[in-house]
Amino acid sequence: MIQLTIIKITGYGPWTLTLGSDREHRLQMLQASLYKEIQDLFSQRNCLAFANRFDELFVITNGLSVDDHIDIQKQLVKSFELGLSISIGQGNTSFEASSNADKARRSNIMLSKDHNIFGLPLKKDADLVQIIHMDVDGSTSVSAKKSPYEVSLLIIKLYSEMSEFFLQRNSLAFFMGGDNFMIITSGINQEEIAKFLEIVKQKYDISFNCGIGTAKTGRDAAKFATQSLDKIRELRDSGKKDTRILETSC
Ligand SMILES: Nc1nc2c(ncn2[C@@H]2O[C@H](COP(=O)(O)OP(=O)(O)OP(=O)(O)O)[C@@H](O)[C@H]2O)c(=O)[nH]1
Ligand SMILES: [Mg+2]
Repeated sequence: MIQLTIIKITGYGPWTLTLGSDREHRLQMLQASLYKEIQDLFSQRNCLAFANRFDELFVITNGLSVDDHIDIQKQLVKSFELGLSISIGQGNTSFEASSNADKARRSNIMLSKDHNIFGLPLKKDADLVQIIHMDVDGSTSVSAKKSPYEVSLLIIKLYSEMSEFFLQRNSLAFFMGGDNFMIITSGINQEEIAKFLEIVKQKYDISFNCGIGTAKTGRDAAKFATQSLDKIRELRDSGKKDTRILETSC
């Protein structure tokens, strides 16, 4: 069972208009500081945030109660003049958890009216979450043959391919920067990942390394996933073994 929290700026569109047309630089700074604050507040509680859109973030919040969310909302209210809605969802997959969070907000089902928190009553057993940390093998040499903008285009294509493939398996993929992606899954079969790697190899001549981490919290799952990825690199660089997929659990 995965628990996801969606944080969204409320009334953003109308508010942006109040700034006049010389506003883009201010919106970009606001979005960057919102991301930083949210990552900071949630990671202190062993969660991990993903910038879904810059005005909407997804957070893996396994183990976090409604009261914890209220504490965070209180901090956010102090830092930003804009309002934020918080929607919590649980599910057997990350897609299901995100849909449940969204449904609660759209149906106005509240866990805390005073603090703008939506969701169905939380079950205690949001236990394990799994993250795949995917990283392009040897992206430095791929990048050397292309201009920076062409490298970005390739990354966008890979991201699109990955999002489609894993959404069909009810898992959400996020771009983390550089050549790094993270996918929130729940006990995915390694054969499925291998299938994706084959598609990408065929279509783009790109190899991914995939570290998998499973743990009780988002931060720990990411830590184990990155640990697995680093282990793959270690094995490759020592010439011992060519492994593409490796798993570490708590
Ligand atoms: N988000 C994120 N970015 C990273 C991480 N590690 C490296 N990067 C970034 O990813 C980019 C590519 O780095 P690498 O993946 O180490 O380079 P590479 O040539 O592909 O090397 P290998 O992955 O070892 O094959 C760099 O610009 C780093 O800034 C990470 O753990 N998370
Ligand atoms: Mg890489």
